[in-house]
Amino acid sequence: MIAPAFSPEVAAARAAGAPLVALESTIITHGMPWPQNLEVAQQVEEDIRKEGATPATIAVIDGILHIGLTAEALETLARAKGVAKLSRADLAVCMATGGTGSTTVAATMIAAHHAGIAVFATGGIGGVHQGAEQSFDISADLQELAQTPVTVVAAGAKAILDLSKTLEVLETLGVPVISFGQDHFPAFWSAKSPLKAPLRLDDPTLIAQAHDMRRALGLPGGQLVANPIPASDEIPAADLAPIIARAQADADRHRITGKAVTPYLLQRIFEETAGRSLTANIALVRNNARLGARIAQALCTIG
Ligand code: PSU
Ligand code: MN
Repeated sequence: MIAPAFSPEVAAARAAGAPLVALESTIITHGMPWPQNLEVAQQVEEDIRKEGATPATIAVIDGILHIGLTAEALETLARAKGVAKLSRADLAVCMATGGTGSTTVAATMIAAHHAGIAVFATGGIGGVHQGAEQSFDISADLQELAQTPVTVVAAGAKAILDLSKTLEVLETLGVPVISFGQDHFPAFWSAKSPLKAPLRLDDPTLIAQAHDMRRALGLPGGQLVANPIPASDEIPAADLAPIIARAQADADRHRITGKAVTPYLLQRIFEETAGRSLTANIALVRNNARLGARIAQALCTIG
């Protein structure tokens, strides 16, 4: 297998057997606008350090798979325009051709597992899109959760997706969906969706033990930890519903397809909420990073 390039900070943590938390980079290049994308990327890394773990932001730069980015590399990526969005299907081609790309949840899981990192924190995962019965648009993130043993901490999935179909597909694929500290599945900007999550755990140590138990049983695949946005930062679902509906209608009208769909919808929602969605998005990513660090630490203690 190709040896990835570890940042000095990540290399030191690996040598010391210290807890690591992987971070994706599509949220930086396609999920948030400049300059907040860089501020958030830096802040999230700092949140993980404060909890006693080491952040490892993942991206492909000039064909090299980077596990951990230096401050300069992070800024270059955040400023870059037209960066490729890499999922499972694109990762190897990008590396073979010397390209540069940011990693989605699926590609970040592959890279994290390759580098021996068991925990990954992000904002929201991709899922089953509204109208998927026509478009067949189901994110590769769901298949990845079924086959790559990484615990992913996210605030559920955005209401741009069909949440109940997303939960159904995860159940079919045998992916544990564990709500943290509440019964309901979170809805990204809102702490609760109307749907109950299939599983609930209230303690990061139990989440780490469940991860370890899957490994002991030889089960492939990871876990989805659905961590609700803190109540003080949430946006009521009713405020967002008409905005999401308009964004979806625009995407359909402009015939946006494939991997362009999610970035298009996110961009439209940021514009239409005049930054309100971004403030909530930042709060929930930071909240997920902190929980990810606590799970990574617990896993280190067990293993
Ligand atoms: N959801 C968000 N913000 C994001 C993404 C999803 O709230 O930035 C990104 C993640 O990288 C995720 C990807 O893995 O979009 C899913 O894209 P697609 O639907 O094309 O699989
Ligand atoms: Mn898609």
